[in-house]
Amino acid sequence: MIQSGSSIEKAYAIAGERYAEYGVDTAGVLEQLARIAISIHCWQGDDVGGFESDAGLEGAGIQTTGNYPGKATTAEQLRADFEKALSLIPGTHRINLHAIYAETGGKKVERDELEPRHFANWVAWARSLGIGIDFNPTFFAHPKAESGFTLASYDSSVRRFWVGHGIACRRIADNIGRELGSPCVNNIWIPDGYKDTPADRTTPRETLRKSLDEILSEKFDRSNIRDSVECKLFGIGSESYVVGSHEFYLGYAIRNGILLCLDMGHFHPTEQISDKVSAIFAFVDEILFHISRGVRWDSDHVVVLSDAVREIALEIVRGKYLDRTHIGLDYFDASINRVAAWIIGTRSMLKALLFALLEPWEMLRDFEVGRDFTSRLVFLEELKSLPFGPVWDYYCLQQDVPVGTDWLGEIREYEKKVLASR
Ligand code: RNT
Ligand code: ZN
Repeated sequence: MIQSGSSIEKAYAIAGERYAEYGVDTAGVLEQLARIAISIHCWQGDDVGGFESDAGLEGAGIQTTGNYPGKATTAEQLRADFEKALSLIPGTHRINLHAIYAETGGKKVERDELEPRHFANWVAWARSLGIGIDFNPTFFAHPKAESGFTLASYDSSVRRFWVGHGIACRRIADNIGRELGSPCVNNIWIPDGYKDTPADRTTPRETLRKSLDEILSEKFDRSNIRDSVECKLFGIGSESYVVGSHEFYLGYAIRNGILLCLDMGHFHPTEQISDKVSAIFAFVDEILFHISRGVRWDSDHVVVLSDAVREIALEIVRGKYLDRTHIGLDYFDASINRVAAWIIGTRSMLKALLFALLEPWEMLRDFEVGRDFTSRLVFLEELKSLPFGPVWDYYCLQQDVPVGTDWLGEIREYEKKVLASR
């Protein structure tokens, strides 16, 4: 339903008065929100396919289901789809690439031989859009990952290959950050683990530590690259043991002064990561989030405005951690329009951040310090039904993107004109 600009403004003015009663300045909040860049994952656009081969690259627990038509199969298509999504999302964001999105001009280049030049098109494109790039080595979907082990492999030639890939990727990320003048977060996730009960949990972890030390031994400037490690509790085929567990990487990140990545789908299904945020920030400088949505055994459904996402946003804002936080998205759904999936998830993340920025936190905290837990709960509940929607709508209007569901019409058009002919 197309709302007129003036009715959006009216609703916003009334909403602004309600928030002002709580001492919240909505205009200031929208300025803050506009400064937050979400790192949007390229891999939603092609089901984590990449450009190494036509076969697609599943395996190692990275599995997309669905066969919605119109998937991007070339870098040009992926970039066009991504631009379409960006045009329908308020604010300025970033793109998060994986090494398998290298452009090698049709030549086979092994992963340990990738170079910055294989990402030159991405860099030129990002520069033209004024956006930053984040990066990930790809330690899966490769013959040398078939055993289920990479950096923690007992096979020294396999392990060396993946260490080589890690080293190559850091050089690429460093180059990207320098070229674009914005630090590139380089995030390491590996699938290594066992389906069934291991006999030796120790050796693979010692091996992983050694491999990470080798990868990270080259020194780079933090203004170009930030290294990060991502844990997982279990995956498909690694139900019983994952080498890179939370405790492992938490320890590694603290000892080595690097970033920790928390993926919402990588913990026990009933475990929330919001409570971990302040605990980790006490010892780690910066956190990378992979905002996702676990559903039963799948860790990567499209992000929605869930309590879990909102609680993370609240913790980031309440703790004044925004400057130390990198908000990445990580999900892949091939059963709906892939461009729409980007828009749904990113808009939902931004709504969660808006909700958090609109919270009159000092008031709640005063109740708490004064041991008035009754009022704290009363107001926590009340704040949920303040007119948040009109503020979000106004933000979209202000940022010159469609309000409400109006963006869907543009996606339908794009589907007809562009996606359908692929
Ligand atoms: C996998 C991790 C990882 C990947 C991406 C593609 O379980 O979440 O972040 O999803 O690197
Ligand atoms: Zn992830």
